[in-house]
Amino acid sequence: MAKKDQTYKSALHEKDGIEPPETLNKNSAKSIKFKRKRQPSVDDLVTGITSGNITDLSRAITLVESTNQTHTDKAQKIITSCLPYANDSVRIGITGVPGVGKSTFIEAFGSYLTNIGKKVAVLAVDPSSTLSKGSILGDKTRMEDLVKDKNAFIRPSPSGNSLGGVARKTRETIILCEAAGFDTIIIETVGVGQSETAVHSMVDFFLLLKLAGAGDELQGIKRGIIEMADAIVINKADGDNLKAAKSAKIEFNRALHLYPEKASGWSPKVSLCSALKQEGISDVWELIEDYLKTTTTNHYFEQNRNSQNTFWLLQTIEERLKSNFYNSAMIKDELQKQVELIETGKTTPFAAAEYLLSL
Ligand SMILES: Nc1nc2c(ncn2[C@@H]2O[C@H](COP(=O)(O)OP(=O)(O)OP(=O)(O)O)[C@@H](O)[C@H]2O)c(=O)[nH]1
Ligand SMILES: [Mg+2]
Repeated sequence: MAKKDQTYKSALHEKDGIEPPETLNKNSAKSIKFKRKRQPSVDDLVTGITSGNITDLSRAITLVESTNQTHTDKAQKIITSCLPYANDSVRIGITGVPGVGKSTFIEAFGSYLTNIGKKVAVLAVDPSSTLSKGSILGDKTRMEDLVKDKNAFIRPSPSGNSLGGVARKTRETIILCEAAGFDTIIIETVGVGQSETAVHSMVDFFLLLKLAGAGDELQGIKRGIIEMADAIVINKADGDNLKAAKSAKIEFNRALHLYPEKASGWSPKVSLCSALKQEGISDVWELIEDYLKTTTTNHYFEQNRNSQNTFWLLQTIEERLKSNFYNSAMIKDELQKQVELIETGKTTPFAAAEYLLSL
């Protein structure tokens, strides 16, 4: 009796359920399966995307993000067909440490942009998001208005364990978004680690969000990030923070003068904003417009996109070569043997490498 009670208390206990009624056609499940809507073809999706259909855009991005070879082959065909419709956009990278206000800023900035008639896509590069399923997704509450805005499209970071893989997917997604008519692409990344370098190499304008510190504004920022930034925007310039933000602006401006001139011919600017109060948002856009004017006039904009393409070409080749090499069963086998030979002093690492590469 006691045992029986125990079984009933178990959270794992499942009731047997009820038998389906006799009248139910046993083949119905099968026929439902046959009636499932056929998958849209490459042409269907391209037509959908280029006419601005968001469902088709999302479907194509899912193909890009898939690890299934058939899906990625299909994705490549879609991207190729979309290319003639792509490129006509401004790509803006936004980085900053956790809590600086990236999501709040993107909500305010994105809404400002759609209000002045832009179509905004928000993507993310966040290789650490494999576990959290993408920071933007969890953030959608911080982007309440933008999520509902029909001129905005928000897509969380693709999952993946290599930054290269995640970045490639984001680059391909940019092309699809552009083909769908999005003229402003915002790419967010948390400013910790290598991801900001990857984002920098896929955008036209790189924005660093900062907080005013207590007199030590320049501490804790990696020199490399400052060098990449086209603008430093000091967020949370409101309330008690405003004074500190103003002095941080002076300090950053002074510091930026110490850096060598950029190939773009643009000198990075410092600006203040309150994403929460939606203040200083239009200044950021004006700054970007100025940048675009400068870099289209001196042709840097176009040159930069070309060199980014070359960079990604080489990067892709490198990744593919590496994965083809290490995934080959023969290499796995031979590599192990060579490691043993090195350990017993029968060969050197260099001779072993030569041998493995010649296979
Ligand atoms: N006072 C003030 N608070 C702000 C401002 N912008 C953002 N915050 C607050 O700062 C906190 C963090 O903002 P988020 O937008 O989530 O920051 P985030 O950079 O996206 O953070 P992660 O997603 O964790 O990287 C929230 O509580 C915001 O309400 C601002 O301009 N002023
Ligand atoms: Mg966020």
